[in-house]
Amino acid sequence: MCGIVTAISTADIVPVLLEGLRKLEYRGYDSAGLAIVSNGRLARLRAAGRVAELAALAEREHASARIGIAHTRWATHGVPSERNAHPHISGGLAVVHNGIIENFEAIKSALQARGYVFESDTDTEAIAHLIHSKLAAGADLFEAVRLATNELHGAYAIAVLAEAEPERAVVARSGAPLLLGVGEHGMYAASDTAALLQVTRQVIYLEDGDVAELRLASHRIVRPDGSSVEREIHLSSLSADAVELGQFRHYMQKEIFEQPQALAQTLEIITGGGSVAPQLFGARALEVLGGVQRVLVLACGTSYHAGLVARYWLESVAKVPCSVEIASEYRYRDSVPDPDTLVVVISQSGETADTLAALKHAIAQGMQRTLAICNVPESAIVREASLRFITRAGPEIGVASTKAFTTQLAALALLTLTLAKLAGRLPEEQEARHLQNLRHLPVAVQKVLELEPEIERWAQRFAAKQHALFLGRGRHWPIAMEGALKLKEISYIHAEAYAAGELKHGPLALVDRDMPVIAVAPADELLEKLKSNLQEVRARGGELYVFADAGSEIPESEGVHILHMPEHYGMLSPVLHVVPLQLLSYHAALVKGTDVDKPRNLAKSVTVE
Ligand code: HGA
Repeated sequence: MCGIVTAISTADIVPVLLEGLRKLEYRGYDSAGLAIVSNGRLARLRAAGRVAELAALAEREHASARIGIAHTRWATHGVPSERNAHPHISGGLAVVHNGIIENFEAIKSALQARGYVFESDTDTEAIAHLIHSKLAAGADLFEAVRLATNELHGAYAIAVLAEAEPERAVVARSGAPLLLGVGEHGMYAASDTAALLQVTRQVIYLEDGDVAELRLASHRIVRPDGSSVEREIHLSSLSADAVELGQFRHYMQKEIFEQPQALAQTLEIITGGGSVAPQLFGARALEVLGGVQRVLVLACGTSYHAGLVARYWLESVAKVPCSVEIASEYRYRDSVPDPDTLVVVISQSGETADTLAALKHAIAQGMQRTLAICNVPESAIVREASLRFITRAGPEIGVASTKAFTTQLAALALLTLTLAKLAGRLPEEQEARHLQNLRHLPVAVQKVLELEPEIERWAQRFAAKQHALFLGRGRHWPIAMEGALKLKEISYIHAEAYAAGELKHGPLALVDRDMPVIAVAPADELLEKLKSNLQEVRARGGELYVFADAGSEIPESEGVHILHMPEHYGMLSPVLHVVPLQLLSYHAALVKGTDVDKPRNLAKSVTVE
């Protein structure tokens, strides 16, 4: 969600800032801006649109400098507009900010009383004036930022530049991601590594509360009390290719097609062995997982749907009671803490503010057994949890999550087997069979991807519709929910998902010939029940689009379109069945001409509450 790039170098940094922002575009944003100090003067450029517009503006203005800060904004306080776009300025000082300052109104009133005039509706501008007030009181830039951040409540990653001190930039973070890049020709900072691969692979992950100074050939980090701290330099293994589009039209399409490889990488850990080892989840796995009586999954959006699938697996295979809760609800309700519950948090980015807060809330309540399932190793959620499983999906750029979801399911399947084994409920031959199915998963997904041309034809018909209903039963109900979410997110077609048995209790009233009904219908124990539900739809004139599989035996007829998935896949069938729903949404969005990778109003890693 929005992004920051900062650079100080011996060469012109404007191209670096703009390229960095392009690499952060996937996080979602509505406006962009930058500030540089050039020939001793602070200059600011802002565009209430895409980074391309900012780049055109920079070219028209012949912007060039050795130091600068840049930003993509996803508005939280004040409408998206040039006036509210970052950087915000106070005197000769410019600030960019990701996050939300919860006490900005109090800070603003105090500063207004001292004569500061606010030009935007953002919370960020309060940071700019607050830092300025510290400078005016005699602090230098580094100290002023440290003192100001001590007064901020909420989440922030900031970068600050001052006309009077053109030899350094200062950055700080708490609750929003920010890392430093140590380059050959300068020092950099950004919201994620992808923005910096153009100049360096050497990165330093800042911790909450860190304030860092970037100079041409050095950096310094202090804690909120001013004490110095050293942070390790990591060599990023992220490849530049991983964030290139290559032959694909969109990142979402690329990521859908990367799923076999993403699953293979995630499951590489079990390719050699004939059994699951708890240590897959971290060094303390035996101590944390041993004696677990229940599982509580906390997540948001697509990750929440992964948790809902896992509930079926955990209760049927491991016989461990499981509840799944939306992270933003859990953190604000009174719940009954249970120290023997394993709290599983799921997040692609590992920075999802609601999920991180829910995890902290669970820990504060005495729930010490925690596991993070994330796609980003050094993320805040991974650092907070006692166990971690890193999905190896590679960077996910498209806002609508695809490969992160299927690899989360792979991780949750491994968790299910591990807990079943620890509880003595996984006979050896069953374990071997499950592992074999998991290893075969990449190939099975590959075969599903071959159905794309047929799904594309379905999507042509869909794109003209205003609404759609998704149906599933059992462990495929969450897959129907995920299918509806994908369609909403990128094609803006209103879609709802129901457990098919619920149809007659209300939503059947919506069914007519203008309401396509998509059914996830593998040949499982609930198929016959589902078939009856489909008859109910057909009898009301609803047009059915059915994703069946080998053995489903649903005949094609007038108003009933069937697509057969290549094979039936038992417990892991949800992993296969979500893939055609991803493709359906993608192609419906293409027909509608929406911005597939950056759907309106949405952002990638949701680092604000
Ligand atoms: N609160 C600031 C920054 C927004 C942000 O971080 N979005 O992700 C604003 O509204 O400008």
